[in-house]
Amino acid sequence: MGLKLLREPCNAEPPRQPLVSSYVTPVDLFYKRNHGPVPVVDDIERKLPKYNIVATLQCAGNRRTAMSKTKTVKDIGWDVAAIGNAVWGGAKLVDVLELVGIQKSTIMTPSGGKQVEFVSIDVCKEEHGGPYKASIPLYHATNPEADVLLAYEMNGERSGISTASFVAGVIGARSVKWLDSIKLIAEECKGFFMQRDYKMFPPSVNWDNINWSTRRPQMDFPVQARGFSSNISFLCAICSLEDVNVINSGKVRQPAFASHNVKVSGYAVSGDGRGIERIDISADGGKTWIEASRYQMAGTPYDADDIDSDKWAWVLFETHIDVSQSTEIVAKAVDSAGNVQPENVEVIWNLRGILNTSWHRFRILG
Ligand SMILES: Nc1nc2c(c(=O)[nH]1)N[C@H]1C(S)=C(S)[C@@H](COP(=O)(O)O)O[C@H]1N2
Ligand SMILES: [Mo]
Repeated sequence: MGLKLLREPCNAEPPRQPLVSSYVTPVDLFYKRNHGPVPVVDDIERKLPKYNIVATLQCAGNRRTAMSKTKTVKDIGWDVAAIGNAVWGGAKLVDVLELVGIQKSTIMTPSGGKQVEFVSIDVCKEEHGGPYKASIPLYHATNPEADVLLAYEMNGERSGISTASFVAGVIGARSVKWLDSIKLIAEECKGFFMQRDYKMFPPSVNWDNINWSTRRPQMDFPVQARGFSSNISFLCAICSLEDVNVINSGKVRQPAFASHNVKVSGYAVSGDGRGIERIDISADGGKTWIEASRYQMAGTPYDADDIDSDKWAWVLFETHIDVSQSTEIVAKAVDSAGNVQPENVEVIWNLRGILNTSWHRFRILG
């Protein structure tokens, strides 16, 4: 199963189950979010030392479709798979900046530079034909712990992103593909996707009363978990082939026996390198919970404090539950700062439809 193309210019999202079947997302299953046509770039010679960072990239609009059910939000409707985890290979921006005389942990340069701007070569209608661009604070770019890369490989492949700025731990919109130039500027980048998109507004703000300048560009993202059930093996486990056909045709028949053990799996991730402390699963709408087991490498339990854990990467989880009928499962995560997910999408509804981190609910057929 490959990516499902959602809309031109190329935007695509993989199906749910294959997404969490591997820790590192294969390039051909990685979601695509492009605001302009995909440019063709010649490979260029690269001379700086290379680092490999395992990290998750997620569009802040992931799960926007579910937010639209509360009240319509504009823009591309993602299910739960506008996210992927890859090995990003490239030079560290902190090293590159040192080459031009900017020391580690710099807040402002003597000439007043406070932001590092990444400018692409693609052409976006939102920028009136100009390039996609974004900026991050200079102290973030020069923080040796931050892992901001100039990435030219994805999972070991010279990737379709040419050289991209990859900013670990923040929303996907701040990583700029097909990089053309890097600039030191005094103020935040004025680009459309910094100033008039990817901002989080309160539920009271609508398209008639919005004042974009009242909110800052979203960078970090909150803790979240999304789960899936292995429906196919479940159906096979409980039904004869004839029953599967009945279910597929929409006339769901009661299964032959009372209770079934179903595998529930998924991913959890938090922003800014915060670890995943816990993943809770409920089969009764949130009255009772069980804890799922967590891993990054299959077979090795995840430990947020272990220095071998990938701090910027998602944590996969798995558990088994007994269900006797069609059931709604809930998944939610807690991060290492003790942050929890909001129960309902209504309280975090925002007109741009970003950061839908409400409890993830999904049905298991019975
Ligand atoms: N040049 C360029 N960079 C970009 C974008 C874009 O349209 N053009 N989209 C951004 C957004 S909103 C996201 S979520 C990620 C998606 O990266 P991917 O397509 O590699 O998954 O790229 C970001 N960087
Ligand atoms: Mo995005």
